[in-house]
Amino acid sequence: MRLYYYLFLFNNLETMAETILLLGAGGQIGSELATMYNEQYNKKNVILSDVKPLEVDQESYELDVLDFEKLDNLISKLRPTILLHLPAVLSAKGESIPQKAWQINMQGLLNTLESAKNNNVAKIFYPSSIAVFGNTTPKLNTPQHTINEPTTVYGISKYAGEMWVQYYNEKYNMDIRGLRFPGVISYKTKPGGGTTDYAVDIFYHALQGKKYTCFLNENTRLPMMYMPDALQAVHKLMTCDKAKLNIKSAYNLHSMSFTPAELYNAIKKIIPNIEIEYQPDMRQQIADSWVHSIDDAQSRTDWGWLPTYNLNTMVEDVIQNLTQQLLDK
Ligand code: VAH
Repeated sequence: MRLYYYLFLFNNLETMAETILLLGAGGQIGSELATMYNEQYNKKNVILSDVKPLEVDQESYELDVLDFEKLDNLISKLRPTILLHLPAVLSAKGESIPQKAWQINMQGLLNTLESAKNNNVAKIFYPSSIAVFGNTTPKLNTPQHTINEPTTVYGISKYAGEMWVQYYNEKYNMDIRGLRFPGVISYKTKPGGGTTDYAVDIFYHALQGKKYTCFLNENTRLPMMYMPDALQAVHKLMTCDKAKLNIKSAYNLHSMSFTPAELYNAIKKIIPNIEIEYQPDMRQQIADSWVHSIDDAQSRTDWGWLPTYNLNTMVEDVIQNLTQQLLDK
């Protein structure tokens, strides 16, 4: 009996020893990472922060990552063992405020990396994006190492961020792990300012019986991922043995690719009266610069990445959960 007790104690000691700090916990991915870590660890060891006040029942801080002194004081006080850096201005919004977007996405990350180095944070997560690819990148089965000539402030900052992550990993022997997320779809929190947001907005319109005006043309193929798969990718990457990681910047990830027309037809199987029209705006040019599918073999080999959802199973799950969520409101 004593052996089981010690095994139980050891497992719990391991999670009890971790302190998780999530910067940007109010965003689309950040808020769901917070839920995931709260389920995996003791909530009192999961600390959240965002530039806006968070309505949460756990330790949280209002923090602008551009305020290095406040950020450094918090990291120095909390001594997190795992730090996730999520603050960023997304692709479409970034084009309307290029200087501010560069400041937040670039200086915000540098502040985090420098403070994490000074405070010996054991592991850091960096969310990159397929926005690091541009018009000259091979569109199909895009390699891990390829031509990166991003055309948006967001993409430029994300790629520069990857190079800084690699620099801190190699120069200071840190353990910063990155993922190149495609468009991430979730029903829990609406995204803001992204080029792939149509793939979330369409569900709300379909369920509320409103015609959806899509800001991309019907044949715009983009790599996409359902949030549960994005979360399991972070979990697997952040818990695998560092020695297995060969990419010191950010790993390619692929789950599925689809067009607005394909998503519309998948939803129509469940909601027959869905209506859509296509009115491309400035986001069409951004989407056209991105790739269609990604070679993520390195992720599958190094840390066991394996997506679980496809277009139809994602659509079914979103509709089932969003229907309930809208009813509960
Ligand atoms: C955006 N959702 O649209 C983000 C994402 C690949 C796109 O990085 O900007």
